[in-house]
Amino acid sequence: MTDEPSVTIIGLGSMGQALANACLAAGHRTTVWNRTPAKADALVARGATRAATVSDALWASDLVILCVLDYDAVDELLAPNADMLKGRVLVNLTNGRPEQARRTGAWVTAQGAEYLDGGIMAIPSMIGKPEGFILYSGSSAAFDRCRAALEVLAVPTFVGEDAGLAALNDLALLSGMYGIFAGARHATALIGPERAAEFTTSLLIPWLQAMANVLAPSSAEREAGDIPSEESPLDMQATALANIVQGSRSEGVGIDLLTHLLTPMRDIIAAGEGDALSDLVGLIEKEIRS
Ligand code: FVH
Repeated sequence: MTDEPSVTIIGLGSMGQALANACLAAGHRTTVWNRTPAKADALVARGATRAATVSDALWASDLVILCVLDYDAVDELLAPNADMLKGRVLVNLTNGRPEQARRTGAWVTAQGAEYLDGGIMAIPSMIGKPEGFILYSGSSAAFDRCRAALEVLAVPTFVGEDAGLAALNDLALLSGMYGIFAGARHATALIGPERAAEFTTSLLIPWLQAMANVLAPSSAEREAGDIPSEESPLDMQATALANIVQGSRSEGVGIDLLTHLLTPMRDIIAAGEGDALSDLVGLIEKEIRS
């Protein structure tokens, strides 16, 4: 026996393997289990202990990290092993919805374990490095106790006692990310395949990074509960959007994404904040339909 923390990882897909590797690199006694056992071979060669069953994996460590495809898999793995959960801290890093996290958290807690739900804001190659972070919600006592062990995976960020909050924040952040990906795809389609790589590195990434800073409202704006738009008025933006629609069409690039961008503008106008915009939005819609 050593004084090193002991941790079990259940689920050795690309993310589970990265998590297990980070635990091994930190010198943690690491037990692993995967439905397809061969995925544990390289980890075992690096010093991990292979559990023969899920039950053995749960028994091996007080801290158990579960990272599988979805909640159906979580249920399949945990339900037959309920009696092995007592006294454990179960950290579930499987992507899901807030209500799934709350349901699983309530069930795990009823078995005498503490529950932390997690949202991994990193891809596997970022695990164990400073740029990724993992959101946690659920038992703050368990989070505080396990913090040092969780730090080896990625920067741990606790978002609240409600077990569903990590999933809610995860889904919200992923929505922002997919919006950026979709916008970037449209941008490179406009530029064309020959210049897309150079354009992305030298112009698109710096531009998106600069504009990301605009998202943060100043403290005065936050207190007022809104973000003033004098610097970039909505009617100016709607005019630019009309140009993007027409420019995209001229370049033979689809305009589906722009159609969706119009929806929030329409909502703002409907809320009475920009009557003068109606004509512009009508123009853009006409352009899209033509
Ligand atoms: N990879 C990523 O970039 C993202 C980053 C953010 C977080 N996600 C979430 O992490 C969960 C696991 O993702 P993954 O990348 O490891 O996924 P896969 O490589 O596809 O591995 C899936 C593992 O789940 C096991 N599994 C699936 N179904 C079952 C089941 N019914 N019973 C037991 N295990 C199951 C699978 O086992 P096997 O196919 O190897 O036997 C893999 O271990 C996920 O929620 C992401 O959204 C990753």
